[in-house]
Amino acid sequence: MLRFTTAGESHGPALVSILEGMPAGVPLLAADVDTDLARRQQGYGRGRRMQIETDHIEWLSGVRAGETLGSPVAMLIRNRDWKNWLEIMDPAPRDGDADGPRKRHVTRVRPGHADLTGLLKYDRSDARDILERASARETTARVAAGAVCRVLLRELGIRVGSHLVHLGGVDAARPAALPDDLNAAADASPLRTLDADAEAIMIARIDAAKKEGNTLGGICEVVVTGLPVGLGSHVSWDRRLDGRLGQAMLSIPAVKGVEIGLGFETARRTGAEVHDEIEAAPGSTRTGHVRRRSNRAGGTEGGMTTGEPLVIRVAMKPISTLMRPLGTVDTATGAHAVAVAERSDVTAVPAMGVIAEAMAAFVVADALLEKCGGDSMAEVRRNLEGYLARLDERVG
Ligand code: EPS
Repeated sequence: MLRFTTAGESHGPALVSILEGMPAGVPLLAADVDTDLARRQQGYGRGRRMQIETDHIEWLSGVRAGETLGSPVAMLIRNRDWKNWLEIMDPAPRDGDADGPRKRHVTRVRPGHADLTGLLKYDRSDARDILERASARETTARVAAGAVCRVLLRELGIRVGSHLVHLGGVDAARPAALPDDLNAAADASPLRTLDADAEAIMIARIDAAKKEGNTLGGICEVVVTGLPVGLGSHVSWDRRLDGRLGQAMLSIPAVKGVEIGLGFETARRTGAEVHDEIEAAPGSTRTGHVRRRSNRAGGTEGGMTTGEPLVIRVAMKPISTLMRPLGTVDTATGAHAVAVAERSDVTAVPAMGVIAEAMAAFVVADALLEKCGGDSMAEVRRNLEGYLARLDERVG
């Protein structure tokens, strides 16, 4: 139903995000998108690039007079840093090779980055041809597409939030009940964590890693509330919502693991300790007038939403650009070398949480449009209300 694509190199002129399949009549302001772009730029441990950029979108298509038109929503985000890279990124060929390789060419490939495998696969000699696109700068365009999906969901009472639960070996305590406005609480923290004590230790770890020229990974938890039961489907592998979420999350650069609900922990427990008992909950329409006594499943059963909060944990490895670089091979000579140390972040886990929200918003909006789709916002709303009315009817 929904699809999006992005284009753009990290130090090229701009990023483009095209989202196709939004119904007409979704109220949409640039500020709705820019708010999420600004959230993605935050986070203790980011590098100097984030001081150069102030991301905001320019509409290219799909929106008129503050509403979507049903046509592809295309957004442009300019890279302010581009002016410093004009010669390096120039699309025009140069006169001959007499000048040697372009400035800032990269052959001392970074372990853990796309540099080496990309060079070999695409048969290039300058890893910049790979790393410019493999850069996490691309996630700006994902967040733009996800922000539009978030507005559609918000109109239907569905909210997407996240918080950081682990950084560089330090766990944050998860409060028994999450704050009602999860993002307001998380965004107030420089690491987007709800545990102030853990936050202080994490910040000290980031400072120490920076001093050592090292980097840190971590885990964020995404929570989606207000979902109706029955998004996704058990009938085919590629319609299962948990599978689609897994794919979306694992596509985020540097993400190495995804758990839904208890995730890996379910394998260690017995069935009685894993499955959520069900009880009647008259009046709870979106869950089908039942509720789970616990939410270890994290909001899905059989590849479909249960209507309980969807809880997804996403693990990110440490960034592969180290200021004290690891050993590698110089692909120009085959000789042992130390990897290139491009300007980068010590950690970007807080930003990853915002990106994971965007991917979750996209997947959930897609599944919602499958179930209750329509060409206009009013039609989608009618279809959702019709489905909810049927859930009410079932209990008489
Ligand atoms: C990145 C390296 C850094 C990060 C960048 C991702 O950029 P630069 O090489 O320009 O210093 O700041 O992230 C962003 C630009 C962003 O918007 O998140 C990398 O190599 O992946």
